[in-house]
Amino acid sequence: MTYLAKPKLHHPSLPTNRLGYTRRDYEGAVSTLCAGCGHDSISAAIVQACFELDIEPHRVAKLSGIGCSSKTPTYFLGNSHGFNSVHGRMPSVLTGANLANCELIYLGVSGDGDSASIGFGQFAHSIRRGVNMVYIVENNGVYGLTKGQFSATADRGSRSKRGAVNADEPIDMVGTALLMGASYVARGFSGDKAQLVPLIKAAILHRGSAFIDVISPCVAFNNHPGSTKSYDYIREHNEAVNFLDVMIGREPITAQYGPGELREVVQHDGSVLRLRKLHEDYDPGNRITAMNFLQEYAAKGEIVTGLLYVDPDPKDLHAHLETVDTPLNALGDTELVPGSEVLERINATLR
Ligand SMILES: Cc1ncc(C[n+]2csc(CCOP(=O)(O)OP(=O)(O)O)c2C)c(N)n1
Ligand code: SF4
Ligand SMILES: [Mg+2]
Repeated sequence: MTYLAKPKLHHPSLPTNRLGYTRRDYEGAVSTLCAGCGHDSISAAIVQACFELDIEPHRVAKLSGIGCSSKTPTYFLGNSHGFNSVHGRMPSVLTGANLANCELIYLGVSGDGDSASIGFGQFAHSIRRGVNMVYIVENNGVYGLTKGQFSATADRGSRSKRGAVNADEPIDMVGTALLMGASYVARGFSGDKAQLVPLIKAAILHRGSAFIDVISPCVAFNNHPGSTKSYDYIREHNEAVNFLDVMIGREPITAQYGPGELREVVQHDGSVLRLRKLHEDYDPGNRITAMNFLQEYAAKGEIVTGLLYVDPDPKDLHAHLETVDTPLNALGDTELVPGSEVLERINATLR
């Protein structure tokens, strides 16, 4: 047995959502990760987001690669579809599943090793194709599962637990996602659930490639002085540009805001992203200025978090390919095998 099932019993007065489910109905097996691992907090944030959005668990497909981070789908959404793929190959498996059935919510969970090294090409291409998904990288700057080697997101000059200094330039996953054309880009911190839950909720509602880089300290191999992915370092250098509230439909604004402090973004499905601005000069609607801002702050050693970029009306892979509305896996022989006459007509247009 590779996992421990959680007991089904729960307190009778646990709050329920509109579907009558409790938060427990969105949990998975008991985690076998190290106590204090940031990845467990991300799983808890995913559970909270799905509970609050009243999502039917069978509408979610969770996919991952290999790593401690990629093990986590076992620990949340135990009633959803799941596929633990090969190291770095989650994006292509997710793309295939999404093409076959466009009606599910696709949640790709990966690590910085899984996505910034062996799976870097897969990550980049799934983003540039606009696959409708939530792609979460649980970023700890190391290969946790294989005992703490530097990953490609480790900062130059940062120290490993054994004192080795990383000599290589880091890959910025957020910068890459922006460059590749992601239509929703955010960065969160596993130690800030209040910020992370709405970022995940808005990403789930977004109909396009949504990418979230979550800094997630590895307490076993990368939480010491000299690490730039430790809890202490992130708390000291976290530069949040906004705070997000997600509204399903338009609800009245009750809190008091000063001029210019609030920005609303209405997404394709009518959901409203209400952003409390913490940085007057930060505009999440402009990809180019977002990229410059991120670079400027990275050069100062600051880690910018929040909703960094959103295109409220994106086109996803199915829109690009002009597929039919019916999921392809629901089509019958009549639609899939139109016959030799139709084939002849198609071939004639290619001659
Ligand atoms: C093809 C292949 N190469 C190498 C490995 C060994 N391996 C397993 S997990 C891993 C890195 C995981 O790092 P990351 O994705 O950052 O996950 P973390 O454990 O840090 O959450 C590596 C190199 C493998 N399983 N398969
Ligand atoms: S080794 Fe690191 S990443 Fe893996 S479970 Fe332990 S703390 Fe988490
Ligand atoms: Mg890692």
